[in-house]
Amino acid sequence: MERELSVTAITPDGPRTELELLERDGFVVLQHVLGNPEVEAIRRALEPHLERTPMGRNRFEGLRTQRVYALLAKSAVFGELASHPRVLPLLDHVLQPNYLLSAALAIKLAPGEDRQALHVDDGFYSWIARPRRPVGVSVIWVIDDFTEVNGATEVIPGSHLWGNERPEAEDPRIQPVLMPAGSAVVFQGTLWHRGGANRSSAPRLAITPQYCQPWARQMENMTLAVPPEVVSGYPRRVQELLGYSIHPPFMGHVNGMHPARLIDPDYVERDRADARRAAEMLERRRGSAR
Ligand SMILES: O=C(O)CCC(=O)C(=O)O
Repeated sequence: MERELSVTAITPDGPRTELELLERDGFVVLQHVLGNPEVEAIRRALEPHLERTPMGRNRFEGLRTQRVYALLAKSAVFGELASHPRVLPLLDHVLQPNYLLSAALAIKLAPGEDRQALHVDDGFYSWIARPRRPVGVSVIWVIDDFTEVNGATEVIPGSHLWGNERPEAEDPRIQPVLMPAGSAVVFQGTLWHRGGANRSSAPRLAITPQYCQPWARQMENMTLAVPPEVVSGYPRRVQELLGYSIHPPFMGHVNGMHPARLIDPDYVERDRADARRAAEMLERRRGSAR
């Protein structure tokens, strides 16, 4: 679905749309998308889960980092964030139709956390050689301002186009993505990046929904992670992102049928009504052709 994307930045080479920046640099920053009430609602929704979440189990998760997974099972605010209208049009251009939500987690870096190892988010689809189109796209939503000292995500602009090169930890091209709360960075799964070191005295909280091509396995097993009774309360678009969709001709079917039948009590009746309408239309066309 092609949609207009607005000009977001005046660069030395002229005005650029968000999509052009995402394609050229591998990432684009969307400034001030959420207002303070939305940011605070997210913080509140996370609080009870953060209270019982231990620090990470290894250096990649972060030994001074809490990660809360399966966010769409925890509060509807995360469903809204994962399907945010400022982000979906970009994903519609970069990924194929029927793309999926691969992961949705909160990342809270405590003071003293080290920088992460440089990595790419879709690197575990290692069977497909680089350079290539991304298998995934990640979004990092800023809940606490990302600053020079509190562990802002760091990226290497343009590295989404690389082949098998691997950057050194001190690569001079690394730059922090500094953004105020309510902003987001959208980046291709092929972009080299890492969480920075938190050298401040306060935590750094972010939410990261990550998406994948419709034919790739989701990182979080979303149809198990989010119970059907929770999924049935979400809008159709969110249900599709979670995996209640068909990627034609039949990827994702359940017992030969559309998976939405399992969570939408009206699906069967609506489906029958659609089929009836289609048959009537066909009959009318045949009638007028006679
Ligand atoms: O927390 C961040 O800024 C980035 C985290 C990240 O890239 C990851 O865990 O894959």
